[in-house]
Amino acid sequence: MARDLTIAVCQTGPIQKRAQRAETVDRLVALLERAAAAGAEIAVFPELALTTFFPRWRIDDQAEIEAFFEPAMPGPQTQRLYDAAARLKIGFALGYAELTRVDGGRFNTMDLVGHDGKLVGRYRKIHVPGSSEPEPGTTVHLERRYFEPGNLGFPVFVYRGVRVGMAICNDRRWPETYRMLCLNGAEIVLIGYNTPLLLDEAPALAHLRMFHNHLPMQAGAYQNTVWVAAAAKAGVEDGQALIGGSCIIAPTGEIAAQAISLGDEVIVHRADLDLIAICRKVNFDFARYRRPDQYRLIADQV
Ligand code: ING
Repeated sequence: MARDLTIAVCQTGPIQKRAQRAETVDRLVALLERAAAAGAEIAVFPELALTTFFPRWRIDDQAEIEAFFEPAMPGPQTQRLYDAAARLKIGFALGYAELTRVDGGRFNTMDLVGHDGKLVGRYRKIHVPGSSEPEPGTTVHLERRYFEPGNLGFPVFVYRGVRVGMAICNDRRWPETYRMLCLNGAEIVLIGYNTPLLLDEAPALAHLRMFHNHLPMQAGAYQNTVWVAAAAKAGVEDGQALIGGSCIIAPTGEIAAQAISLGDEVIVHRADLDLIAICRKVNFDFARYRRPDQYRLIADQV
């Protein structure tokens, strides 16, 4: 029996700092409705999909900072999105700024929500880039001012019988993200990102932003025989340009679908999960090639 899952990537255009949470949630509900109407069974939204990418600023006022965070998910403003999932029978992965009530921890988080509107699993961004203070000559990127590194590892969850992992933005650039998720059994990796177009710290590399967006995700998909679906928050937010390039990538490494705008856009692809086994016949069959004793021996000799 062929196994497949129809995936939607719900790219959003810019979310301005002045945007009310309610209007942003309206946009996300509309995107989820378009995804469901296109036959998708699961959707992925960008990183920090409820707010502007606020780590572009150095903010001191704690109340102003906490206004970007969600102390509970779903909360009064976001319950409508969870209700829409149940109404439309489509799950989603949503990136947002998490404030943990238990110990006041602050994480760059992505939740996987089932097609009943209930939480399936949570991932907290491990590769938190940037700094806590602006650094001269660099694109201001203060995620380390606002977020701790994730403390949940690389978990994999079962959604409609499919093993799903999640990753957030800079995580997608690191090969271990895909390898850990796939050693944990992932068949699909859902990613959200907010990536600045400009790279003040390395102008010589600025022309490579889209290449360095797709390259690691295509390599990760190919070298771990996994489906990758990645949603950008794109366009110009309060003067800062963010790249688009949302895409769905097959375990072959091919881009199966790609966004063509910098606005709210839905792309959909039926992911053939049997393609994973076909690719593993060619290469990357972990059980066949990964001999822990052999690796350990080499390490001992180094
Ligand atoms: N954004 C960037 C990304 O990895 C970054 C971080 C910024 C990397 C600038 C390099 C240069 O796409 C997030 N949100 O991780």
